[in-house]
Amino acid sequence: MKAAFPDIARIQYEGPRSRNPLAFKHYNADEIIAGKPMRDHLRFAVVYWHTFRGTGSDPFGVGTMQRPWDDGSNSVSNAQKRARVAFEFMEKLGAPFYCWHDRDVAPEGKTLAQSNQNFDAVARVLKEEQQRSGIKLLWGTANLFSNPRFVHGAGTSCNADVFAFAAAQIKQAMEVTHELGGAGYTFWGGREGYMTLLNTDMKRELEHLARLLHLAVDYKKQIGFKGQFYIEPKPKEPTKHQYDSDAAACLNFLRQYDLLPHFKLNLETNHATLAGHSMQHELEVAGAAGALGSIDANTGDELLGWDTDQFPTNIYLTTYTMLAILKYGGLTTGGVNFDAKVRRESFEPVDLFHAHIGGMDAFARGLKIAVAIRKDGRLAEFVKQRYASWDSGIGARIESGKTTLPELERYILKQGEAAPNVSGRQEFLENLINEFI
Ligand code: XUL
Ligand code: CO
Repeated sequence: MKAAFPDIARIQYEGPRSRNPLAFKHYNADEIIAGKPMRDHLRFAVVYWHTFRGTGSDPFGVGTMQRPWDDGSNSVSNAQKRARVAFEFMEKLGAPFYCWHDRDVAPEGKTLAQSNQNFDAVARVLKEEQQRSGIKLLWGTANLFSNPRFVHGAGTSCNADVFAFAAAQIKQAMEVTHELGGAGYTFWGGREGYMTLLNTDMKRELEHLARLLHLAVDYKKQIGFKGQFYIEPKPKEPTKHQYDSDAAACLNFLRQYDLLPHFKLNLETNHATLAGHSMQHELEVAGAAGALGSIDANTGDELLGWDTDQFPTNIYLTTYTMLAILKYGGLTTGGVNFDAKVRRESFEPVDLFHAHIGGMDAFARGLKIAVAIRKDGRLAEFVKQRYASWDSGIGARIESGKTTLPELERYILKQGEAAPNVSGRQEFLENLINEFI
């Protein structure tokens, strides 16, 4: 097959002084940072949907993307050709992982049987290309939101047949993920939410969603798939309220329905923003619950209230993200997945390279800065000291669960007043972070 990016060679690390837009300035895959290569810390993944299926269309205009390798048809052979182009791109970029939805990689047929056949035919090419290139599948997922049948949701649809269809789609997407050696499988709640409560039985919908996930857990065991299951929180869009609205809501849902042992969270930056949180907040909520799995790395626009899915370039964002990831032990099954799209105005194929190189460099800098902050130790020491009153005396008794309300009353009556508070030193800490940026 003719190269899709004939003028672009494998992207090399050239260091911070390089002025080559097609080189890494900070991401040096083999460089050892805090005991392991950057490649293994960051586990970068390219998303199939935005990068190879994104057209650039928006509610006001049609697609703009120039993708000369794509004949625009919905044929299996076009999908197979596109898969080979995807691997050429990922190889030249040096991305070790990728992610897909079933319907990104293969065209949907008129019946489920036809769709399954199409998916299998493209999956054969994906497997061949994975073996040839060594690029691995970070996670697969099923698209349960684009087809009009999912207008009322999938697992939460009022139509039981639609639930069954969704289950069938998940079954095959899991099988293909397993066949391709996927490290994980993600559930993002597409249209699992509501547009109006007037027509919605929320309790029943939530129970159905839990039922669907339990069926997936059972099937995972049945086929021997060992990858990690993830839930991806998002508060709104496409529905007015998505049930998986944020990390805390997901954890509560998973706990309530006995699903927590089987899932971790896949956190997406722009979804955190839409939920009125920072990514740092979402990472802490998940990390504290032992459920920090993977991230969809992108960014929103502070002035726009929708999911703009932009490539991350903000070094504070990547620093805080990597600080949290390192704090909770680093990425194991998960990765830094660029669930991001080039702008509609950035329509040339080379823009795909600029976008990913920028995101990878921004995360490489975030990683290096976070490692330096951790090595310096002042930030962690400050937090440790801030809670020192819990390490002995009455604090230790409270933490160990040995105390009672009467004992605490006696303690304070004896003291007369609580020990004086000390400053939170926010500005000092912000300045400390800036020393490293
Ligand atoms: C939607 C979104 C999805 C999931 C996978 O906002 O992030 O692309 O990552 O379904
Ligand atoms: Co996402």
